[in-house]
Amino acid sequence: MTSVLVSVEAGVQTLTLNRPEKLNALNPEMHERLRAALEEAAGTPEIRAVLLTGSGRGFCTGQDLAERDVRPGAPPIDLSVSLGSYYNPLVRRMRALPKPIVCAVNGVAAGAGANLALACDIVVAARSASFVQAFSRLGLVPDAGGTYFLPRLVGTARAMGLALLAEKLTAEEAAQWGLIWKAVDESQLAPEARAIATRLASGPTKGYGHLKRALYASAGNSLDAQLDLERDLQRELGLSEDYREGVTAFKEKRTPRFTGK
Ligand code: LHQ
Repeated sequence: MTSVLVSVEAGVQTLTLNRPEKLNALNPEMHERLRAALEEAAGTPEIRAVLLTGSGRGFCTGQDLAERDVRPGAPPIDLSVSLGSYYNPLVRRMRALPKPIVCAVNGVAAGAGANLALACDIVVAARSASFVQAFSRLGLVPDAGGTYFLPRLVGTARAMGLALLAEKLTAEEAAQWGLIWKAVDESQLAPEARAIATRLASGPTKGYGHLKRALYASAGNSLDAQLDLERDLQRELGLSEDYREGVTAFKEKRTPRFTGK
């Protein structure tokens, strides 16, 4: 069985983490497949949105701990190697992808699996799903962007509680806290997430790419720098075919037909 299923339909590239018996814990092969798929998404104009989900009852439980030999006498493990080789490039690739990534969290999202979800642009979770910053149970700090995403999304007090206590946060609570976009009934997860991804895939893709850049730059920018960035991005978008189409459609009182150009 392939550890990450990849398919493309109606402009949406769907990535399904597929090691359900391990709750989709990540191994190097899965990282390689995710990396290749996201490169394909970046370089293929017909792919205009990405949908990430998991198979079985879990979304992703982070690093596959079965791969870590911690028996007495085993050589020390340098965790910076897997972060540097796999997790950090993956999170960077996702955030810099100039196309929206929708995440359908179908079950528990733990450790780097939780933060993989938070690296996506829109997160929808089944009400039965949960988020666990499991790292402190292992004596680790949240990684895969956790220490960056958490305080920005929910504030330092809640981020600290989540990280120190490593308790499960339900999807419902996650939505109330602003950690994710919304929680939906389990039966609605796949159709709802797909509908969002399909809608985004027929939108102004270039505009969405610039929108990601602007919003993610915001946390590290002054107002002055952000105003300059908005001006520069808007200059480019004003020259796009989609802007012309959007304004024309408004004037003609019809639905715009965006091409992503
Ligand atoms: C797993 C895993 C798993 C292996 C479930 N590995 N088998 C990145 C790289 C570099 C530096 C270090 O850090 C990292 C980031 C990280 O992600 S560190 C954090 C790693 N993840 C965790 O600590 C979470 C571990 N999993 C759990 O705590 C539980 O599985 C949760 C609470 C998520 C779910 O509990 P249950 O619903 O009770 O399921 P379960 O524990 O029975 O899991 C089902 C199976 O999946 C079981 O296998 P088995 O053969 O016994 O049926 C688990 O061993 C396996 N599994 N997560 N990460």
